[in-house]
Amino acid sequence: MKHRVLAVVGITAVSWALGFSAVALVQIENPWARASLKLKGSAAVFMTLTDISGQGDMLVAASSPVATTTELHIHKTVNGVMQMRPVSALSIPAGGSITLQPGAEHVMLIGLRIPLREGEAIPLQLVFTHSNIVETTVQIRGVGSLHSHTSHGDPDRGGTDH
Ligand SMILES: [Cu+2]
Repeated sequence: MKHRVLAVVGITAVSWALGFSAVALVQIENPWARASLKLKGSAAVFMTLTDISGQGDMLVAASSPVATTTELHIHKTVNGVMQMRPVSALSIPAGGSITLQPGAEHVMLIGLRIPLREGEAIPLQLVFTHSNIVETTVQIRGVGSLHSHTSHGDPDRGGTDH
């Protein structure tokens, strides 16, 4: 009995030392942010989170070395004006997914320490209730990026590339 407890503690310690959970229960797809050349500015990070454990999960915190503060935000329309609000968690339904996207939920990087340049990538750590800590890499896209894949008729990108 005692041996078993020690073994479990050992595995947990290794997981924490590596900085991520041994078993990912949430799939993170397509994390991206818009380029931001301003220092001390902020940037929103978008991605799709899918619960593969079948029990649901909650994103409860995030952090990145490129920002002094990282918050979880939602957008709400108040008297016809879109406003961002910090929330304590973003929940992922059991077996389902949520898409963090412009105008909806997102991870907010506040107080950027470096400019976010198109084509580069930044590390992001996500903390989930069940999956614990998951490391991911956020791709930086052009300033004009609005959606993860629609770009019809965008004059800056030469029109109809897809
Ligand atoms: Cu925000």
